[in-house]
Amino acid sequence: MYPPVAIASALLVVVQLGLVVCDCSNPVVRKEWRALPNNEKLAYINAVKCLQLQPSHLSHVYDGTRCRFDDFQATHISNTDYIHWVGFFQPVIRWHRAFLSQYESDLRSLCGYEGAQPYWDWTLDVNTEADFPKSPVFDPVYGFGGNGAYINTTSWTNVSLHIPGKTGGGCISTGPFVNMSVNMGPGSNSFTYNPRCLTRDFSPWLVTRTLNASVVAWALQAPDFYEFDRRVEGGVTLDTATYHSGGHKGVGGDIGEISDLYSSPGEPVFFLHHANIDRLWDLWQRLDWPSRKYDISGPNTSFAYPFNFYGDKPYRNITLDYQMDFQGLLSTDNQIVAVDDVMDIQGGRLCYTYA
Ligand SMILES: *[C@@H]1O[C@H](CO)[C@@H](O)[C@H](O)[C@H]1NC(C)=O
Ligand SMILES: *[C@@H]1O[C@H](CO)[C@@H](O)[C@H](O)[C@H]1NC(C)=O
Ligand SMILES: *[C@@H]1O[C@H](CO)[C@@H](O)[C@H](O)[C@H]1NC(C)=O
Ligand SMILES: *[C@@H]1O[C@H](CO)[C@@H](O)[C@H](O)[C@H]1NC(C)=O
Ligand SMILES: *[C@@H]1O[C@H](CO)[C@@H](O)[C@H](O)[C@H]1NC(C)=O
Ligand SMILES: *[C@@H]1O[C@H](CO)[C@@H](O)[C@H](O)[C@H]1NC(C)=O
Ligand SMILES: [Cu+2]
Repeated sequence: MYPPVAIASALLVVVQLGLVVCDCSNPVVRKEWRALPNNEKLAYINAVKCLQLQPSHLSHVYDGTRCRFDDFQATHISNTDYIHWVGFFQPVIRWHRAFLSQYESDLRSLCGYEGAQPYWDWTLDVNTEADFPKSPVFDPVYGFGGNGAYINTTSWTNVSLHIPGKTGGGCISTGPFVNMSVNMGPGSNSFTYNPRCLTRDFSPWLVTRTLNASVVAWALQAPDFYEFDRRVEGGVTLDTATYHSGGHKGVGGDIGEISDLYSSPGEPVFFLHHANIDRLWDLWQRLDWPSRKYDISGPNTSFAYPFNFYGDKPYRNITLDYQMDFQGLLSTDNQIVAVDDVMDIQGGRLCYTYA
């Protein structure tokens, strides 16, 4: 028998490492933003601001990081070409699942946050175009602030995809992140320190078409993971965009930070959007847990079939033993996470649930 104190402190150590022993009897409960009481909203916001004041662990790898928050942006930039439109997107949702879990763990262990990572169920904010900017997520006090000022980009040639119905583009001017500094990006291989304001560029037009309840219901009807993943990631054009890109391009429009495929985690709302994507994957799995717990597939290379929008590429389908390398972001010695380790949010290294 081990003395209870030793067991308790051993447990504490593993929990701080973001790991959980096989047993997950007390999962943290991730809630929808508007379901949090105001004091819990403020606790989360303050923890994110605190993460923006903690030292970077990866400044020896990326020149542009100035704080722990930036480590997530840098790691995302570094991995973007490998984690989108590939079989482990869901691990993007799968990769993003482990990414988010580390973020949640840092808020708790580095910043004394006692809650869980909240999510944003955008279906509640898109009944009409006018509803969207009024989302509690964009509240100036108990949220992340609102849109940026309008910038007309119609004649700009450096915009990768012009978003219809865009209404912003400038720096946000309200809320707790009005003075935050986005330190890297935009675009690929952009690890140089490039401090700038946080920009948003809402497209209420796009969100009513990509983030509504029927889009979600259609994704959840997918018979297997392969099809589910296709429905969540969607295509690269506006008429094939679904809820993953709808959240990015609906908040970020043409030129807002979260629209940047690479540097989007510079936007704090990124983590609420991806938590909802993760929640929906878990929800889809639990509609038929025995057959979906281990259902995984999709190309090992981005933009290979069925995401071969730019032509065919050699690929193979990923499997449970496929390994994702987090390159120093994780607070564990081992930076390699197998897909198998993140299939169950209450097993392996994960221990949380969604309310
Ligand atoms: C944006 O600029 C274009 C010309 O470049 C103009 O045709 C259009 O009306 C402007 N849009 C708005 C909303 O001001
Ligand atoms: C894109 O082009 C516009 C207008 O030419 C310019 O104002 C803007 O700074 C450019 N943006 C980037 C990221 O290069
Ligand atoms: C942002 O900075 C300005 C100028 O320093 C300051 O007056 C304001 O209180 C700051 N706002 C927030 C939310 O930190
Ligand atoms: C939801 O989005 C789908 C796909 O864009 C669209 O066909 C449908 O009309 C939308 N539903 C509502 C109620 O807006
Ligand atoms: C994906 O699989 C293809 C075909 O087996 C292989 O050529 C390629 O190197 C793999 N890519 C990665 C990133 O593992
Ligand atoms: C990958 O899996 C899909 C769905 O099961 C299948 O259609 C496709 O042929 C597979 N690709 C390869 C290279 O095995
Ligand atoms: Cu994303």
